[in-house]
Amino acid sequence: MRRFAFASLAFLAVFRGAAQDTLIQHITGRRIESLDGAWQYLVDPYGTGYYDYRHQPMTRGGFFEDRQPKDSTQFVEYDFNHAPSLHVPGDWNSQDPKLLYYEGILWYRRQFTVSVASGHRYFLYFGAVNYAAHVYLNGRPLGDHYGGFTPFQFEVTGLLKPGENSLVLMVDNTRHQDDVPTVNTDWWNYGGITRDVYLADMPSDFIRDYSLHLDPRHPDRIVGSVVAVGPVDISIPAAGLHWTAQPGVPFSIPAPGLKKWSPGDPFLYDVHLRSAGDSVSDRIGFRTISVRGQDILLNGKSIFLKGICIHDENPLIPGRNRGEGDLRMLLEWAKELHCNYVRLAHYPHNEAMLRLADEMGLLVWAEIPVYWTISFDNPGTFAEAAGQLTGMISRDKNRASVVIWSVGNETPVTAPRLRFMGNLADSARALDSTRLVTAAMEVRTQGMDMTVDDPLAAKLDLVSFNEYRGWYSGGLNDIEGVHFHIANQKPVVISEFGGEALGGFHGDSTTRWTEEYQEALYVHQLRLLSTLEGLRGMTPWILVDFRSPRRQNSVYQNGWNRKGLISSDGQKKKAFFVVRSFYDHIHD
Ligand code: GCB
Repeated sequence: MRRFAFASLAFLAVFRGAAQDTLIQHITGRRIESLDGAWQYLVDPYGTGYYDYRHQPMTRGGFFEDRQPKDSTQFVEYDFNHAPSLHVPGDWNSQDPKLLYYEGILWYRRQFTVSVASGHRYFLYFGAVNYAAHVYLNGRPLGDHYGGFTPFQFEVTGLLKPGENSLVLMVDNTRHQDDVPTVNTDWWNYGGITRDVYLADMPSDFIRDYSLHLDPRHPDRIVGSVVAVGPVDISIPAAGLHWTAQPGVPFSIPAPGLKKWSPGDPFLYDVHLRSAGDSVSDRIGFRTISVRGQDILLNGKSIFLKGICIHDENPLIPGRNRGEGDLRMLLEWAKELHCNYVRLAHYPHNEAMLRLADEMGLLVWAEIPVYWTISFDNPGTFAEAAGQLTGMISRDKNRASVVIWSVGNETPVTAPRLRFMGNLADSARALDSTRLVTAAMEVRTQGMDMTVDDPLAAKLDLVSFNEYRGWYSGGLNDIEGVHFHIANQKPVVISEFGGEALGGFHGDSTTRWTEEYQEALYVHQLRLLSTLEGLRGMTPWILVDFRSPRRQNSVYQNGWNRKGLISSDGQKKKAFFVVRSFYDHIHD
């Protein structure tokens, strides 16, 4: 009941928020002060700092007040000043051994000073907090946010104090059936303020949002729009382009001869936007993506997507990626695998990841955590999923690297699910008509027949599915000889296949968990998949081993999913080289 109420509130917050409080585009291109670093924390498994003894939320007396006793006669039963600290950005599980499996409420407190300029507007911007965030500034509630992977912001103009300010977050990563994702996932439920926190100092009238891309039907034109108070001058000096956009009025301007962005030549233009009181610059690539029959066209030319799946996790921490170095390491590994494409599974990754992909020339499949068996018949759950989709598209719409929006992964076919997923696919298209929309679907297996006939495919641009032949179903000798039955004539992009190997464990290729078994599985799988009509890409599962509490084989797994082509200590397994050589032999 409580969750349903939460979810309904989230629905209001999402849609009211979207209309009135559009996310600031390109936050790192603005005047920002980073609030990253050491934050004091209190672990609060009973919610003592939030609920009174009747378990009702408190309006006064909670930890959010961040009180200090004025003298030794005063009674205050919590103390941020002498509490230990956690690094932000970062999950809590990997920073304190006591918190490894902790799921529940944890309070964060950061003090900061700021010199407030009159006429300016101030926003607190959070890159991501998993899962629920209740935010307080100087004891006063700013609002709540639900969903662990998308950014959110609060305007705090007039709420900042001249001296020290206290920013307190109650973060709760308890899993709930009605959330997105739900209680059951094959990844670690890392809690905390996992991405950067900024205080943005904005002029009174500022350029809040902008969108620029090539017109898919007329690729010699740039189309887009701005969200601002007055007209915005836009210039792209290297292309000799300059025009004025009116807020809320879509523009379409001729841009012949633009150099196109592609993995082979990831060219980014400096784009400057200037209004009466504000300016912001970005680096934007221009390209088109489309399908024709069973082909995928990048800038009108056929392309094969040589990819790999990636989680937002650094195995060497191990924990959520904490900065650009971690993100770059993962994308460099993908480049070493000779990829031109990555699937950022299973939820929106850091904005910096998409910017790096732009820079390094990697196409991206971006996804929301609609995963397995979420509550497809709950309107509140749909609202959360739709809110996360909106947040992701709104944040990353100017990234040339992103070519595919995925609305979910392996969701079993039922009528409510078909409605839910179909509506999400429609929403993705309504929000962005310039990219492909898909989802990772399931296959039905019977003997040597594997069938992909999910009716959702009718709404998608690609046929994408996960299959684990040779690992979960059958052994190595049951891979080749499989007959696929694919209902839709669309480009086929395999979203997952693979098997596990413990890095450094060797034996013969019939022995499970050896690098040799995984290597042989890839040899057979790649032979099988090569026979598929309309195959235009793939993302094996997965670049690197990752932590998952579901994986409890105490010899080989110990809480890790070992399907990585790279082991948890950063060593390439034998299968890595099978995939690389396969990619080397593909010509578009
Ligand atoms: C899947 C899921 C992925 C899992 C993977 C596995 O189908 O999409 O999240 O981690 O299988 O290893 O079983």
